[in-house]
Formats: sequence, structure tokens, C-alpha cells
Amino acid sequence: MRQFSLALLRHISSSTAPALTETCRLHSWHCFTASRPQYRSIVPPHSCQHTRTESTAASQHIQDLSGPEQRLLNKLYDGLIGGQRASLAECITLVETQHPRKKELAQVLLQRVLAYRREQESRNGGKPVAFRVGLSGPPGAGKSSFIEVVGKMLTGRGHKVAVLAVDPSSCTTGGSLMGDKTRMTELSRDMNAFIRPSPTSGTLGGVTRTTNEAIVLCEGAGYDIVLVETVGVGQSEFAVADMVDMFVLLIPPAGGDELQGIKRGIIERAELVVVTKSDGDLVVPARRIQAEYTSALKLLRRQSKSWNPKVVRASSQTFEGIPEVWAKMEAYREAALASGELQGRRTAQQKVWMWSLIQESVLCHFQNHPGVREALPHLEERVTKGAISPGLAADLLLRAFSSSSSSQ
Ligand SMILES: Nc1nc2c(ncn2[C@@H]2O[C@H](COP(=O)(O)OP(=O)(O)O)[C@@H](O)[C@H]2O)c(=O)[nH]1
Ligand SMILES: [Mg+2]
Repeated sequence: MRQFSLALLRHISSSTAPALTETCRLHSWHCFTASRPQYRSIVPPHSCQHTRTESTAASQHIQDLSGPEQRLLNKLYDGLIGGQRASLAECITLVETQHPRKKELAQVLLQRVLAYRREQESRNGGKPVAFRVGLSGPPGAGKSSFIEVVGKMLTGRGHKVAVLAVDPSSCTTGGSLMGDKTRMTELSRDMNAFIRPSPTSGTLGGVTRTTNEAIVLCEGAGYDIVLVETVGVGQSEFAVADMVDMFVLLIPPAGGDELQGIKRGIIERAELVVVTKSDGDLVVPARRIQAEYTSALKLLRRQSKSWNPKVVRASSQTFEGIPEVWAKMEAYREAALASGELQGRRTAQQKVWMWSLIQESVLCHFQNHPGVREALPHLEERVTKGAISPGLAADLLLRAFSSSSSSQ
């Protein structure tokens, strides 16, 4: 797949080179800051060589951003860094947009927020300032209720908590967003919390991109804990596992059927498994599930040298076990920071993120290519009828893509 993407990418970048260069110039945050020299000081010193070249190129293209665009971005950036929730919401709306020009503006904004965050991290001894936690589990497991009580506990301790809900199923059904809102009533009223559902349209790739970018924006706005909730449906939980420092799986004390949907692969990714609803009559089944998962985890390959995955029980209704669950999460963070694994994980995630962006846009180019669009219905029909193999159809489509692209 990666080779496939690379071949396509080379192709696209040669045929669309001028457009890409234009975008790159625009993405350089220097063109954005040129009108506001005071922000220049936030350029990290080690990036001088590279940024000087970018800066020279960018300064010749300041006109790329119109006056109103610069003013809009400055207003959004100032509001965001000032911790205003309304500005954060507006910034996330900007990164979620499908509008091509606004998409470019969003990247300029993100570059600048990333530079600001890098500066904060270097002041923090190179350590990440915020803690990103992914929470996944089957629908109805109690994720939103758990986030509500943990979120309230954390804001009570002086943290600023952002909650991002990723639910690709909501793209078609309207999903669980209504449920989430009623489940997090207190947290949504808390001035130190920010709750944002994922956009209600788009592909998983698109949702992945905007969630990654929303995390960066939340951190820029001063949220030191970012919780990403996702349902254990499709591939969304794997995508979320690739964007957080810690991945937590929540499972209800339910029978086999309800737990069938939990994928083995995702259990392997979990640093912590929380058996939810451990209250009243459910304490006994919750203990049983805890024991089952504890032995199951022992059989799985260890992912980290500094941490052994754990299985704990908690109840959002009685609050029992909630402070202990958070203590485990903090212990994980400490261990992963001390061993350097957390920093390593974030570095690796940058690459995963870049590749998912490439795959998404290369696929989009491919599907919108005139040659491909012309040949696709016929070839798809022949594949479904068994007249030709999927491999041959793919080859023919790729050939249609490359021949008419190179003649353009
Ligand atoms: N008994 C009990 N029920 C809970 C608990 N947490 C959530 N629930 C119930 O489980 C259902 C699903 O909860 P929700 O948080 O929306 O689950 P999500 O779909 O995973 O976000 C709701 O009816 C909740 O009231 C708990 O700690 N104990
Ligand atoms: Mg929910």
C-alpha cells in the first residue's frame, strides 16, 4: 500500500507541482507572521537554517494571504492562545472545513499553533505539556458517563479538560452525539472543560485528520488533558490509538454477546482496561470480567518496557474506583515519560499522521481523475460479475490514471 501510495504521490506531485509549491509557500507560517513581527520570537532556534530558507521563500509571497485573511487568522490565534473557548471552537470549525482556501488557512493557523506548542514544550524540558488519552469501547459501555465524572474530578483539581468525540457511525446515522450530550451535562457547563463531537460528515480519514488537528488546537488553548472518546466500531479506535499517549479500553460487565464486538487487536493496544458499571448487582459480573481480562492480557505480547497493562473496575454512578483509575493513568504517563517511550510514541505518530493524510488525498486524486472515473463503472461491473480479477481491474485503473496524467 505504501509503495502504491508513493508511486501515485510521485505522479501527482510531478503533474501538480506548481499547485503544491503554492500551497507550501502558503503553509509557511512566516508569511502569516510577517505582518506581526512580535511573533517571530517564537521560532525555535534549532530550526533556523531551515526556516531561513522558508522565510526567504515566504517573504516573497506574503501577498498570498489577503488582509482580511491575515486579520481573521490573527484574531483566531490570539483568541485561541488566550484560552477562549469560542475561538477554539471557531478554529476547529476551520480545520474541519471542506472549502479548499479555508483548508489552506487552517494549515497556516496550525503551523503557528504547533510552533507555539514547541516553544512551550522546550520550556518544559522537552516534555509534552498535555496528556492525551483515547477511550474506546462498545456502544453503551459507559464511556461518556466515565468521561463526565473523570472530567469533573480533573477540573476540580485545577486541570483544563478537552473532550473530543470521534464517531464515524454518526456520519450516516446521527450517531450517539445526542446521548453524549445528555451524558455529559455537568461537564459541558464547566468553564474549564471543552466538549466537541466529531464532524458529522466525512470519511474516517477525514475525521482522523481533523481530530489530530483538533488535539493540537485544544493544547494550544491551554487544555492540559485531552480525552478522545471513540466507539469500538470500524477502524476508528485504531485511528484514535495512533493519536494519543495512552489508550484505554472500557468494557461493560456484560455477557459474551456484547463483548463479541471487541476486537482482539484493540485489546493489544490498550494500556488500561476499565470494567465499567461495577456497582450494585453488576459488581459480581464486573469482577468476573476483570479476572478474565487479566488472564487474557497476560497472554498478549508486551508492548512497553516500562508498563504492564492493567485491568481495573470502576463505577461512574457511585464514583467507586474512579480516583484509582485516574491514578493508574497518571502512573502510566510518569513511567512512559521517564523511559522516553511517550516522546518516542508521539514522534512515530507524526509519521503515521502524515501517511494517513497522504493516503487520503492520493486516493481522492485517484478517484477524481477523469481517466479513472471514466473506466471505473465498467471495470467495477466486470469485477463483480467475475469476468476479470480485482487485481487486473486495479492494474487497468492505475494504468488509466498514469497514462492520462502523464499526457496532461
Ligand atoms: N449501573 C451503571 N450504569 C452506568 C454507569 N455508567 C453508565 N451507565 C449507563 O450505561 C448506559 C450507557 O452509558 P454511556 O455513558 O452513554 O455509554 P457510551 O455509549 O459508552 O458513551 C447509560 O444508560 C448509563 O446510564 C455506571 O457506572 N453504573
Ligand atoms: Mg458515548
